[in-house]
Amino acid sequence: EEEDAWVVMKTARAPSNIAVIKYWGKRDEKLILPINSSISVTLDPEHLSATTTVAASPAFERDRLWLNGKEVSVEGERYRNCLREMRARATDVVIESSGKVITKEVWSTLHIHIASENNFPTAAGLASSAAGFACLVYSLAQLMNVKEKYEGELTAIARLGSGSACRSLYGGFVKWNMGQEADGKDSIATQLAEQSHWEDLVIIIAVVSSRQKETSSTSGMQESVKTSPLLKYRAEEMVPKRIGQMEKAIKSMDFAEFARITCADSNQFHATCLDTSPPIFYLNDSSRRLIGLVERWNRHAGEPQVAYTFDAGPNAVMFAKNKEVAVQLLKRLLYQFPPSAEADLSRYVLGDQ
Ligand code: 2P0
Repeated sequence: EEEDAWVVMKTARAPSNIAVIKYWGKRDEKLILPINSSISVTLDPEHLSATTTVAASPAFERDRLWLNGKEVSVEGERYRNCLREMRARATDVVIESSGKVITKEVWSTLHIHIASENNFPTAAGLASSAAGFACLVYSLAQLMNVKEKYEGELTAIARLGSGSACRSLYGGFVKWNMGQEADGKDSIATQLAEQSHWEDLVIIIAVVSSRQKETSSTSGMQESVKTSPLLKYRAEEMVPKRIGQMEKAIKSMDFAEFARITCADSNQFHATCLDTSPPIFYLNDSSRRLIGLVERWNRHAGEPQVAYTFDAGPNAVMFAKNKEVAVQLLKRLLYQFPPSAEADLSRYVLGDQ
């Protein structure tokens, strides 16, 4: 009984990320290898993040998982793959209170309990799986004392959970290199720049709808790969060029270029969704009105002030050139999408009343 009395536990938090060059389409479904590289900005963990606690004890009889307080199956391939890869890399951990050592051999016999919570709506197209799997891998690395053998090794494991999750292990501006190897070893994320590199940039998220999206990213991109000729052109001809241009724009903090590429890439991603058969619609009328508002503003200003991007859902992520522009943007949003008298302004959802 004494033997079974211990439990080790770690808690970690990981933010969501928003792609400015989108990932859409896999060349390997099992290993989650993409057909193009992508670039993202990691968000502030205060607003959009997952918090995960992982625990291990000889008293646990099986692996178990709770998402937002509700138990769900951990038997899915994506969870199993992450857990297997992390167990295989576990090293000695000393339990402080007893001095007992959990060796690699012991780790291979231990079951894990996982509890994860999001501080934002799940599956509304705000990259909840990205934060979730990044957080799972990071918290397991802390629990099991996993050290990377090469830089980005943990990002490759998070990728097995959800492609975009590999980008959430770093803050700031992050690139997911598509890689070339068949085993996915080189399909890893690297940091391009710290968040503090571009301090003027302000990110504003307009929640247009907190409803669940109709087409999941995973199945949506499968359909696009199968049926969209535009997607092939995008992945092979457009994205490689844009990746280089975007890296340069971030490095030199060239907002006009950053905004141009960000908006163009979001629009091309949604064009490939429309080019899919049957077509996939992620944007709604509010999303399109927001695009119009920003486009008109940028044209009148003579150079881009705000950039917009939309993932697999109608919610907008906008980048303002600086704080003054951000204040202007909020004013314009409130004018164009006035809250109703009953609206709860602390969680005001544009056009979803
Ligand atoms: C992105 N999205 O780059 C793109 C833009 C959505 C639109 O990554 O199947 O949830 O788990 O690898 O990572 C969403 O795809 O899909 C996504 P899986 P994931 O952020």
